[in-house]
Amino acid sequence: MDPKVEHFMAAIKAKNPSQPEFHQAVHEVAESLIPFIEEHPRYKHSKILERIAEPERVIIFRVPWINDKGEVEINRGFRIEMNSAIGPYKGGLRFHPTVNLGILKFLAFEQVFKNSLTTLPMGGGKGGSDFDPKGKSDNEVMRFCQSFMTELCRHIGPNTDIPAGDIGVGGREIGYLFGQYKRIRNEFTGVLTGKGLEWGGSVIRPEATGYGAVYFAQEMLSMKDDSLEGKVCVVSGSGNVAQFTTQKVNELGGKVVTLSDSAGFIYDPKGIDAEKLAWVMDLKNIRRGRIKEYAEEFGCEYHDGKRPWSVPCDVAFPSATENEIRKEDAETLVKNNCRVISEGANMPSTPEAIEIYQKNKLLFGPGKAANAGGVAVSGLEMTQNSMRLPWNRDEVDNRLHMIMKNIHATCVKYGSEGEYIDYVKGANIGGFVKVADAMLAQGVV
Ligand code: NDP
Ligand code: 2IT
Repeated sequence: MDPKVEHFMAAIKAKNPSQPEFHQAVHEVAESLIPFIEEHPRYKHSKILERIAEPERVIIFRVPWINDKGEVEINRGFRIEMNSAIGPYKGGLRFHPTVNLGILKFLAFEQVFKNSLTTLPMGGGKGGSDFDPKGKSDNEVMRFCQSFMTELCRHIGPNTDIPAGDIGVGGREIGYLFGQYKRIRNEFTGVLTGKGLEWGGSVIRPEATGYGAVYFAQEMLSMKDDSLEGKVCVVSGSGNVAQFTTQKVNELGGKVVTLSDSAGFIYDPKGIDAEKLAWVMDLKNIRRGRIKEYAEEFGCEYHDGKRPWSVPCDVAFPSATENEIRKEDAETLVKNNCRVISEGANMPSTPEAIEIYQKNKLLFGPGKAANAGGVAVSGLEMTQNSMRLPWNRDEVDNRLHMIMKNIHATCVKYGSEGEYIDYVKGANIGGFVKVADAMLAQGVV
């Protein structure tokens, strides 16, 4: 390891003990940025990287609520306000039992670079709770969301910090959170994104992350004069990102053969077409069932307790969670001739897996570039809220497509190494420069 990176990481680890995901995210960025900063001393002397790795503010709070049995439950709520150099804090809320400070700090750190890459004026943040929405009634979810927002509402606002969804937070949760904010503050404002279309939401926001990850794959393929037409695609997850990734792959002539959840994956070699996808959306978004039921409905294989990376494919779209592709999985993907990885999820590949991709010269779009479409359309939702004027589908989809093309071009600009494009380096440096220059201009704050 570069001794300068090692020295930097030793300080990060000492200051942030027991936060392995945060260390992992910072390490990856430091490996790209430290050599770049050495060549640009103005960033070095003002300790920009050291400042970027320290959240501007961390809020941790108690979330008490009452379950359907009348018992008191207590969860922990978080909001990490990471960086506001280029705009108000912006980033999702995650409700999942694994949520802790280190995971949210990794996500907030990634968000700073991702949001900068979108070209829109958004700083970085992330939040959430260790609350598990699985198996809870709508009323329980509502009471939890109301209690969560009762505290959070004093820290956020349409010009301060604008949360949105992430794992476990979709349209239902955003609705309950928005209702409580409006009630307490007596303000109808764009304080959250991912809102319903009738009350300030944007068309294409639900689709945006998945569509964006597919547009990014399309851009990477087009560099090789290739396209998604006829490509076999493996998708993990079956939530928001996985569903709309599948929809866009179908539209562009590819074939998605897997979906998963935390219990296992289904393999449908005939492809998950529009009709089957509509069934999955009803299963996951309305009935809130398990992906196993797909295999029973459509008569295909279900692999309990496994992830889909052993299925031969041309393109992989990891769209579930962090560190879901490990070294052995990456080796299997390469052995099966997978050529493209476009990360819909945040940090789904371990550092060892990324090493395998790069050694084998795969087209690898890291999450902070490939999944930026979600937050980009959140930014467009904020624009529409400010104007009090909704755009139509074509307007938003064209802007999303253009933003993904721009992000790709930025990665090419900063990541080209001869013929090969190191999209990791390109995204890290490309995301950094604007934030760093803004921080320099604003002084030591
Ligand atoms: P959803 O809650 O809609 O879906 C999550 C999916 O991933 C579910 O199928 C879930 O299965 C699975 N999953 C979650 N945690 C695990 C785990 N620990 N192991 C295995 N499977 C798991 O979330 P999203 O689709 O919104 O988010 C998916 C990923 O995309 C996350 O990494 C998120 O950070 C990222 N992302 C999301 C954006 C958005 O706009 N929503 C934007 C950019 C990135 P199960 O139901 O069994 O838990
Ligand atoms: O990880 C992400 O970019 C998101 N969960 C979306 C954030 C947002 O503000 O739309």
